[in-house]
Formats: sequence, structure tokens, C-alpha cells
Amino acid sequence: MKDLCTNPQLRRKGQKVFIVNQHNKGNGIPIDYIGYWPFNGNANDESGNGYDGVVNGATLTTDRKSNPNSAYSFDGNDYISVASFNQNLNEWSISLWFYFDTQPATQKYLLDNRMSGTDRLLFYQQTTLPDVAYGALDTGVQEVSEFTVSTLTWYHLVYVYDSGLIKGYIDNVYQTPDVSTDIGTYNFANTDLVFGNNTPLSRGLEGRLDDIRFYNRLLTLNEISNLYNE
Ligand SMILES: [Ca+2]
Ligand SMILES: [Ca+2]
Repeated sequence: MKDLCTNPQLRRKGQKVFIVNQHNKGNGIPIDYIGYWPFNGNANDESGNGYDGVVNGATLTTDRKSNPNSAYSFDGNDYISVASFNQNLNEWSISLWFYFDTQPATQKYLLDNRMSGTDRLLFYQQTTLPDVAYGALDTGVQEVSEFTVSTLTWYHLVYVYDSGLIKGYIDNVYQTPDVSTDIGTYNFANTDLVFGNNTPLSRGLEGRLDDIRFYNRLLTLNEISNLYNE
């Protein structure tokens, strides 16, 4: 991975200033993507880093703009896995679109990296209230936003991780957390990344996912807005 700190245009360290769109691989893909799964006809990683997803039961469906075969649908026992996802990062961001078919009786997972290793990070659909939440179970942190999520509706979700703290945005609105606890250093080390399920617990999403993007840096508010309005 290219060291972004060596590029003063891309990052002025300590000031959180990023100029991304001037730097790409020549195909419009920013070089600071760790992984990019647009789910347009397949679960391949378009970042160039080779983290192709393996589809286990999920089926292609229409996306938020009614394009056919451009998102994945999960019916409760499906998942898409990315093997050997090894990243050691002090800051990262994830952007994705989700859609819930139902309000479930048990937590249903959007993203989980629990399959191997001890670090765990999970984003999931809440059961007791229509909401999404994240947890970093090694440190016992669970955090819930204040955003009411309806079923059968697409939402844009961004999580930004900055040196131990996670900030969440749904549809370009910052989610004031119920709990704001430093979860410490979080690494995706020797782990599989799983979309749409927590496979050990069989907590498979009943809904849809699309356009999952994983960055090795913080997204700016302007970038979050652009992703939401894209
Ligand atoms: Ca898509
Ligand atoms: Ca299935």
C-alpha cells in the first residue's frame, strides 16, 4: 500500500485535509481504496487489491436506482466472504448502502470480521428498535445510533474510525452515539471479512447490500455527502 503521508497534496498530517479525486489509478478508482465492491454483476473487488468476494447464496438484485443485477440480496442464510483480509490501520472508513426486508427478532449482520482471529468488529441491524449499530466485542463496546430505519428502503451508511473512535453517518447525517467509548487500536489482522452474516452465529441479513467501499483513511464530510448524493 502506498504511503499516503509521503504525498503532501493528498494528506497534510494532523490537519485531516485530503484531496482524493486528483489521485487515482487511471480508472477513477482512488488509490486509497483498500477494497471496493460495487456489486455490479459480481462480488469482485474493483480496488485492484484482489479482495474478491466469494458469494455464498446471495443473489443479484436491483440497486437503489432500479438497475438490475447491481446489488446483492440476502435471504437470511447467505453471505459474501473476503478471505485473508489483513490490514493494520489507525484510521479507516467504510461506506455502504443497505436495505432491510424485515425487522428481525435477532440481530442481523451487515458486516462482520469475526470468523477468525480475536479482533471483532461488526455492524448489524438492531432488534429492539429499528436501527443499525456497531460493536467491537473485544472491548465490550456496543454503540447505537438514534436513527430510525424503515424496512424496504435503501440507506447510506458510513463508519469512520479515527484512532479508537468510530463515528457513524446515515444518509449523510451524523449519528449521535448512545455510547462514545474509545475501542482502542483496531486491526483487521488475519481475518475474513463477511458481508451479510455472522456465520458462527447464523445471523444472516434479510435484505440487500450494495457499493461497499473500504478506505485506509478518514472520509471528509464533503466526501460522505458526495457518496450519499451519488
Ligand atoms: Ca451496485
Ligand atoms: Ca439463502
